[in-house]
Amino acid sequence: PALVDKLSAAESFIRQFAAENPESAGNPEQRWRQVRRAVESSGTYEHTPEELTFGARVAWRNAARCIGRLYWRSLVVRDLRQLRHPDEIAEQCFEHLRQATNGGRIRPVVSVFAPDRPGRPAARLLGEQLVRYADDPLSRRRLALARELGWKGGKEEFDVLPLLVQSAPERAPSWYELPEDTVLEVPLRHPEHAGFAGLGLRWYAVPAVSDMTLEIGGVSYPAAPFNGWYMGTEIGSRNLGDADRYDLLPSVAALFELDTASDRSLWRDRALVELNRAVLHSFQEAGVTMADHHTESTRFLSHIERERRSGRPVPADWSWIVPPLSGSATAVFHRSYDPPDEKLRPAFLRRPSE
Ligand code: HEM
Ligand code: NRG
Repeated sequence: PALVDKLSAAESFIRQFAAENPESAGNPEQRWRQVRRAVESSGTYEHTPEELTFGARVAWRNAARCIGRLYWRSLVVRDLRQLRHPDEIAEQCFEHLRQATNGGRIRPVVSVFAPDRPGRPAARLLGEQLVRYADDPLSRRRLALARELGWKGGKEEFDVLPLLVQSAPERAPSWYELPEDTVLEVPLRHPEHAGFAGLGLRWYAVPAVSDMTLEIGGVSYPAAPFNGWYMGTEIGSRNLGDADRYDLLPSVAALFELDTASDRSLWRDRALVELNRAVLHSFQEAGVTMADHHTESTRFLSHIERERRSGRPVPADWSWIVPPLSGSATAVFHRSYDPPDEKLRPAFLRRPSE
């Protein structure tokens, strides 16, 4: 049955590629015969570079939880399928960060490493993003694993965790300290309150998700880190504000002398706004690309309209699309969306956590 599924996934992808790329696809029947023979004899097949690029872009287009999909056609796809050794994978993850950072003018990039093959799972990146901080409660497991492997860092605030690359399930992961020139960071200041900088907060510029499997036409690419730019609320509301993350609302409220004795003073809400203003202000001043939630919401509705003109639905998950600040003040709140379809491919898939 696995082979049958693989064949039907491959066939629908080859046909989709031809239908959406009539000028470059050549004869789909011929390509399909070639792919079918490869799958029948070896259990898998190889995408052409054009298929890989298209497949990765459509996986982004299909990401129902992503508000940033307007620019899906411009995704830069790095074809690194020949790389399997952890040292080479780590080196290219660092190069990914350099190219994506681009001095602050962030470019959306995905790096595609070797796919799984029958009986031979490919290398994986352990940890949910290429850049993560050791003192972020979300990274407790990666921190513990890095320490077990011999990493000595993580004693200061906002220490960047090493990259963990596992070449095969039975092998111990290798760890790599991120080179200085790969991690651009922004110290956080508030546009009016000079004391804010004293909190000593910072965040990194590039969110590069590394724990999802890119699936295209029945082929799984478990190491395919991707990035776009941040929407401010991801940092200002969730990473710094959530009680089980940096939990900073009480400190911000104290700084602004808000009345924390009563929930009805809305001190949490006011602290969230000031924290989010500081994030947007600091990235702006540092010249690092970041979207605010109002602009990104408007762009997402343009995306839906543009896709409608191309005859395509835009599956979207309301609870992920609506920003975690002032939801009803953004345009995306006041409507419903085409339902997400978990069978839709190509896709970035959640991987059971390691
Ligand atoms: C999720 C924004 C680029 C794929 C999200 C989320 C936001 C977002 C706000 C929700 C995250 C959360 O609540 O934790 C953006 C912005 C981008 C961008 C502003 C700027 C260009 C990309 C790119 C890809 C992508 C380049 C893939 C090539 C996804 C996926 C999810 C997601 C798969 C769901 C993640 C999950 O299930 O945890 N995006 N995104 N996004 N985005 Fe994007
Ligand atoms: N909320 C996470 C990042 C998830 C993906 N967000 C993006 N993706 N913007 C965080 O670190 O806050 N992207 O590819 O740009």
